[in-house]
Amino acid sequence: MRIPRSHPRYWSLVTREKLVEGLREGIVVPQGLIAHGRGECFDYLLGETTIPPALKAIRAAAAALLLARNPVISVNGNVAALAARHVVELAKATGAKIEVNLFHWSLDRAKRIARHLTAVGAERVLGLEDARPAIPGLDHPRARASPEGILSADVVLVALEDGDRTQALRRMGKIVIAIDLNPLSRTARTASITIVDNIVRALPRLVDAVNELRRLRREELEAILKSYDNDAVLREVVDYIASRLRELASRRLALEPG
Ligand code: PTJ
Repeated sequence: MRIPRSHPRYWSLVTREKLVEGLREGIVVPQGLIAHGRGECFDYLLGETTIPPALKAIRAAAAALLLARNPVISVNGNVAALAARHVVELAKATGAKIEVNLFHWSLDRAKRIARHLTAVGAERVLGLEDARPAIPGLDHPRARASPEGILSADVVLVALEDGDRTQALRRMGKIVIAIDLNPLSRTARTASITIVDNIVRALPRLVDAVNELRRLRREELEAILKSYDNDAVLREVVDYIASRLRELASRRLALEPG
């Protein structure tokens, strides 16, 4: 459906349309639409903007990616539908590999996602026939990992995930960067660096941060990582939402018609 630019919720509707299109193309699963709805609700609470604690996390994530020996960007159906171009841009800016990793796994869907990424410039996509169940402690398809990619990665970026893989990757000693609009999710709370922001805003900002920080020396990047405290950043996010709600509660909320 064509969304009129004049619509007050234009960007939100365009984003929904991308997911619906992804569903029709066999990239997104129906559960992905439900996941997006949960994300939209948290985005509303943030004011649909990138908030200061997310900027701190983005800077730390950029430093981690620049310092990484084998960084990998993990892509599921929603990520591919919403942000394929930015995933490819980030991979090019950091030298990261791209790997498909799905909860609702099928080789056919993984190949569709890989083709979707290749169509916007990805040179190589891992996670197809090369992946095997290898992440200890997971008994679902998210345990699949490519030996060249996630299995041997030191830094893994995950987005819109449903829980236990982040924990499992951390137990393997990896740095996990998560993009998740819900600051209370298990993924958000177990990641090394959590960017509480919409993936459609966070990824372009992450590419900008990488390009800005690449001129720093290794020790300077290490200092950024060392001073980063994910728990403090998550608390700042919750505090931001609470203050915003308190502020809204003190205002007149009814809109004038017209
Ligand atoms: O493609 P598959 O088979 O791997 O399945 C992917 C889904 C998304 C279905 C699966 O990972 C899932 O069910 O995820 P959850 O448990 O619903 O978690 C998704 C998380 O992402 C929630 O915490 C949402 O708040 C968050 N989220 C949703 N949309 C966005 C988001 N975070 C950032 N940007 C968004 N646009």
